[in-house]
Amino acid sequence: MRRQLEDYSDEPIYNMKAVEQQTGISAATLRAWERRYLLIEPKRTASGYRLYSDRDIALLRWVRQQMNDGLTISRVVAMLEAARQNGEPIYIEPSSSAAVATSHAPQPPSDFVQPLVQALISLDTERADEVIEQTFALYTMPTVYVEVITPALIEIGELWHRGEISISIEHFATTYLRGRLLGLLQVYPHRSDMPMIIVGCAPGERHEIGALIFAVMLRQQGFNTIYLGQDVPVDDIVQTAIQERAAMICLSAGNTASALALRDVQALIEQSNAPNPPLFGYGGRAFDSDASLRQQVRGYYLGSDPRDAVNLIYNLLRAQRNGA
Ligand code: B12
Repeated sequence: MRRQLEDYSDEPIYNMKAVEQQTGISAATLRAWERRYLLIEPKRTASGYRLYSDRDIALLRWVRQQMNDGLTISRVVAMLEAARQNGEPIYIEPSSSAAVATSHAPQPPSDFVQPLVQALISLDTERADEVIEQTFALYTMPTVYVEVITPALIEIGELWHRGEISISIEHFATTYLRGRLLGLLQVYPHRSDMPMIIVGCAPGERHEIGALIFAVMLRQQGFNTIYLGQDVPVDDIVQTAIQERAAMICLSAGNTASALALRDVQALIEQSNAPNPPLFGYGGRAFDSDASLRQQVRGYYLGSDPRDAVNLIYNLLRAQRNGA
């Protein structure tokens, strides 16, 4: 017999791992839905860990079911809000619990990496579009960037490095993905009322996809994000950030020389004596793989996963606003 959502207990007893197992939804996706759509508001333990109830799990299973039927997450959230506003019950199908946890477990995002790589190295734009659209229908955008697009680029780079594909093919793939990301950057509304974050690449740095993915995520989260692209001179970016009263500058460095070119950014900000100086954060492969570079560059190392970096920025800006 199917039950209504309210029939399930709202006592908070399950940790994140248990919820992942019971719903087949990854922890990163759960956090993103919680943050972006306020889909559920789990209670917290004294030490801050999330605790979920049977009702939360039933709701997540229902959401998963709608998505398996082809709806996007934003559509499902809109349906849920409408049902709540109109006092309509949400019915949970009992069979879906076992189904989600076992045979109907959603495909992991990594399953789409090879199809995307194959489409790109065959110069098949139509197929690449199809694969990307499919992933956007199944996962949150940050998951697609980090777990599908990034590994696909790395795989293509390795194929080129091993001489298995030509430089033209590698350039095509990068240009295609860069184009998709730049397109996405324009999709989200411009929010001039939100803190401005300026994102770009360190001097001499031409690897820009990591910075671009990060800029799209910030834009998607509502920040007033300004993306500057490759190879930006540091004195210029600091001056612009101060003139524009930016809340933060975020720069990416993929190699040691470009990482070291960021050593003066924090000092330049301090020397400006601006009343509300921007914070400075950085990331990129150079810092991820060589911790000693992080000792040499003042500012906030934002980590190797842009999803975590977005959360960190929220916290940093909140602390700054509260005068911490
Ligand atoms: C595409 C590419 C290029 C393109 C870049 C085009 C563009 N518009 O971006 C071009 C052709 C320009 C290029 C040039 C070069 N490249 Co290249 N390139 C690549 C390739 C194939 C993919 C890089 C990429 O986009 N990865 C995807 C992104 C998303 O991942 P990521 O950069 O690692 O970033 C991750 C994190 O660091 C984080 N992140 C990144 N930035 C930021 C910023 C912030 C704020 C935060 C929070 C997080 C964050 O996000 C990502 C995590 O998901 C890699 C292959 C590989 N194995 O990575 C080689 C690779 C990086 N390139 C390499 C080399 C050697 C070069 C050249 C020196 C080649 C040459 N001889 O000319 C030049 C250097 C140019 C320069 N001055 O920077 C080497 C680097 C080796 C090393 N140990 O340093 C690699 C690894 C290839 C190889 N196997 O040898 N390259």
